[in-house]
Amino acid sequence: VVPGGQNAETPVKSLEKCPETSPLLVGPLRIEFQDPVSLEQIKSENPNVQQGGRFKPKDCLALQKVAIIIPFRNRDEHLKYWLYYLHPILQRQQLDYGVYVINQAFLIIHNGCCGGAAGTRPLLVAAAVNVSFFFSSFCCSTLCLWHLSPPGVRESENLQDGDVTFNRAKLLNVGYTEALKEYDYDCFVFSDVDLIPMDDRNTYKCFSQPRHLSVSMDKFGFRLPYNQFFGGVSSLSKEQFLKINGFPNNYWGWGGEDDDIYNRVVSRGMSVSRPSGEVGKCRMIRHNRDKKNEPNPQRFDRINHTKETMNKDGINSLSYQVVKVEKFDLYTKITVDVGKP
Ligand code: UD2
Ligand code: MN
Repeated sequence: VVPGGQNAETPVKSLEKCPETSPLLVGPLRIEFQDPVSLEQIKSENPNVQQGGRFKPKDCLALQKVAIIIPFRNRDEHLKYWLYYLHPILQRQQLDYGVYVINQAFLIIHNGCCGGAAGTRPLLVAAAVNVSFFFSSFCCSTLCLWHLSPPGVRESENLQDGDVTFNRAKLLNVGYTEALKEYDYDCFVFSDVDLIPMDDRNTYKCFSQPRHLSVSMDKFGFRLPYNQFFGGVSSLSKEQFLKINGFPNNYWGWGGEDDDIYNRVVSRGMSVSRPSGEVGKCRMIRHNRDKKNEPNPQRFDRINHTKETMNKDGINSLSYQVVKVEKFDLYTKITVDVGKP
């Protein structure tokens, strides 16, 4: 018996820190998207991943607690490949990590407009695109958006076809906020759902400067498209993220938000750290531009004014409604209503 009443079967063993470079890394990886993967298969190949997509090494104390934030809507096929490739990599990198998929959606209710009962009841929570088709054929052409709070107060608003423009950067702000409610993360990796690293030495952790990880992508001929490029996968420590007031909330649609983030980093006196072109190779799953994520015509104007807008627009001005939190085996899915332009 050890002092303090602990018995001999459960010795207090303090874990040693994991090494700076994980001994489990293998280097270059073969990444392809020909064969379909199933969640069952991924689950059985990653038995140590805990509910909600959480993991920490058993034999050593991870150097960083990393929340991986994925902006998402209607990309389940891509998400499967992401989970299939990334879980083994992240485990080999000996990180204490959690995977958060931030799904942009809204609640749709049967409202008077559909000839439904007067006492309105939420019918379904789902990604906008799918549901809007379903309901517009089944129900009526005008859908209603239900703002959740405060409880008991139901405000409905007509919204044509239920479409809302995608907002990547705001979803990333939401991911930062929601992940911190769950665990004391000190590092945040922000990743597109369709990007897979081709080398596990590209560690999904934080560095002394904000990091851009997806530096040589197949779609750009394995080169940086331009020096200030910050799109794809990036990482910021909690401190770095707060120093730039998080990300912008008002880039609706495709483009510009990554450049705004770059501007924020530089204007706060930080620089961008990057892996080598060799280690930073990655593949993007080929895809077409999604509906409701058309190029944002305001993006050029906005990125010219980051310095003036970044103090007012960011994590300090973020507002959204959580619709649903789901703990799946391989990830946590947080469905949110981020509003509309
Ligand atoms: C580029 C950047 C991306 C971002 C974007 C401009 C790369 C590798 N990535 O991506 O970081 O700066 O340009 O906004 O160059 N998404 C959904 N559903 C949608 C729309 C978007 O899940 O309906 C998510 C998903 O995680 C996707 C990401 O947003 O990977 C970026 O959108 P994209 O893949 O359509 O844009 P892309 O490849 O030009
Ligand atoms: Mn993409």
